[in-house]
Amino acid sequence: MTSPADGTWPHGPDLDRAPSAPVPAVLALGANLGEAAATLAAAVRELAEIPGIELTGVSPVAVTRPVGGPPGQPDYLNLVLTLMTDLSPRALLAAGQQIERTHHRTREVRWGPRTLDIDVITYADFTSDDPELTLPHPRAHLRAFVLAPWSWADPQATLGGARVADLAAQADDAGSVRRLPTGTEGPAS
Ligand code: A4P
Ligand code: MG
Repeated sequence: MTSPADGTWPHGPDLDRAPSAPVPAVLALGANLGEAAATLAAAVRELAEIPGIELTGVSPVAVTRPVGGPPGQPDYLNLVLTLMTDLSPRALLAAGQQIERTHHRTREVRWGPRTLDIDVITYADFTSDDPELTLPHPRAHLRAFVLAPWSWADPQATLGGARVADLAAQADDAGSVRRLPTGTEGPAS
């Protein structure tokens, strides 16, 4: 694992260590069961209310065809949040998992349909190969359903030295991501 050389982690990187000052992070949200648009809107509100999280960007919603998983699942709605946080990496993951539970997420089938999935895509320039929290997210650089909304929220974003917008265009699922016009997400309650 590495961390910025700016003293943010004076004792070295650690999934449990909170930074001394807020650092940027990126979360990806996905839902394809139930009232997906309302679930995403509620999850964004709930994340914004967590002490230690300050949202800096909310992407438009993408309608995306499922990648992997069992055949016949419904399309997903995906969005990406940029934020500043002084939570530790593990606390940020736990915050997302707590909100998944609120929305009755159960884990049955890998890549199966779900009411809500919240992934940590990046946390500062932290790298981790811990299976509980791998950073950057190990599949994010291949997935237009993450990369496209991320590039809409932050056109200058980079991942692993590449422009996120370029990675989105090159991803296998690039053709199955479309932007939902703002205001058509449905009820936000
Ligand atoms: N975990 C490790 N690193 C991370 C991280 N950076 N962020 C661990 C979040 N979790 C991380 O995740 C399984 C385990 O990954 C957790 O215990 C956590 O500690 P999960 O959310 O329980 O299960 P999952 O999401 O079904 O599995 P996985 O492998 O994380 O799936 P992905 O990669 O998230 O893919 N197609 C479209 N169009 N849109 C989607 O949103 N999502 C998936 C899920 C597949 N296809 C999709 C979409
Ligand atoms: Mg996940």
